Amino acid sequence: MNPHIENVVMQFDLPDGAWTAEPYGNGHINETYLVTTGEKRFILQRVNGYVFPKPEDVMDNIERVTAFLKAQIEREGGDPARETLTLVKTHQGDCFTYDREGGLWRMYLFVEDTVSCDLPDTPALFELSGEAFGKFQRQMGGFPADSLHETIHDFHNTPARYRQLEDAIARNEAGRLGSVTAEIEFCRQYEREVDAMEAGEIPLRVTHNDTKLNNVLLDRQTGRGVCVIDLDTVMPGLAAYDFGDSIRFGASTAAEDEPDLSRVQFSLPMFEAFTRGFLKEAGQTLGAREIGLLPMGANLMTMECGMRFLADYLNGDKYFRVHREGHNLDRARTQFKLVRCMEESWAQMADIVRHCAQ
Ligand code: ADP
Ligand code: GN1
Ligand code: MG
Repeated sequence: MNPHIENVVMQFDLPDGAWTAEPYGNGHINETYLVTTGEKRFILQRVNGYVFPKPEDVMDNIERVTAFLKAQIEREGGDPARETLTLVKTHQGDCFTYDREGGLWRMYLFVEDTVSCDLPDTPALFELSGEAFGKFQRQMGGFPADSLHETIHDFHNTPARYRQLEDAIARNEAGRLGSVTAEIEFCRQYEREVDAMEAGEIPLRVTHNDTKLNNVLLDRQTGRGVCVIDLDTVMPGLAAYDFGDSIRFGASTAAEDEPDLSRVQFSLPMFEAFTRGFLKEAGQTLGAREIGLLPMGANLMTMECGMRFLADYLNGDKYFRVHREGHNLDRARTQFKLVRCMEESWAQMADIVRHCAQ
């Protein structure tokens, strides 16, 4: 447990009485704790200062995005306290505070009666998460994209990610290069394809940019998407990024860090289910060219994530939280396996998108 927790919790405006805090969730980036006081529960997070060099910008984006969403949800007759994140203020009335080492902390209301999954159990559940992320994109449609801070520069700029990987290879900081020859060769074969998205005029939208399944809270009873969380990377982006990132995580038959690659396959029924849900909500907002790029988005986001895991493995696991030796390498390998599987399913993926868009 972080030694600053006690001091930090006292700074937030919580109900009086005793409280407890325990580590929570499976996020790779922030430190997350569940804080309980009597009947009430909260999520306390230390924002990762290595990943987000300007965490105040992250908070400014989140304050504005959640205020916008709350108004939108209210107009649509929903429950703003449950359907988007709610920041808890400090005694000073601020939305975040610092520990003595300068780490930035924030607190959210815990969204009750929901689950967050690391693998979709059924296509039906994955379809509902597709609806939730499609809805997020639709609801954010009227938000001025260029007023958002770019919280991580070049976040989904795949050519830049490729260059970062080449850089990590050249530096070989953790001395692990010898164990990844095959993976590097695979990435180098892809070099020309990674900038496929750059060509042509594709609209920039407000996108979530981190649409993996455990970043949407699903209703415990119905499985319906209740609340899209992890808003740290909401920035201008392409619709295909959000679609593709969900697919790379949820249309795999195994966990993102499965060491046994024979268990990692690409599931077309899962792909179809998510596509149906996503386009049900966002289909009217997207143009034909954007819709046509969705399969490419899946391929590109998977390749990009694999390159990021591999680069972090070479750099000595500085970015993604790891829980075992070789964790980032296992993660990279599942992504590369999925890319290969997607190539074999390319024609069917395009057919499914066309069919779901009608
Ligand atoms: P990270 O950036 O590290 O992924 P997240 O913001 O996604 O951090 O939070 C980690 C996990 O904590 C989520 O996957 C989810 O399970 C849980 N979580 C986060 N915020 C809430 C919330 N407001 N209510 C309930 N659970 C939450
Ligand atoms: C990180 O924060 P989390 O765990 O939801 C990462 C994503 C990766 C994902 C891979 C800010 O997501 O970009 O796709 O891990 N988030 C950031 O699981 O880098
Ligand atoms: Mg997360």
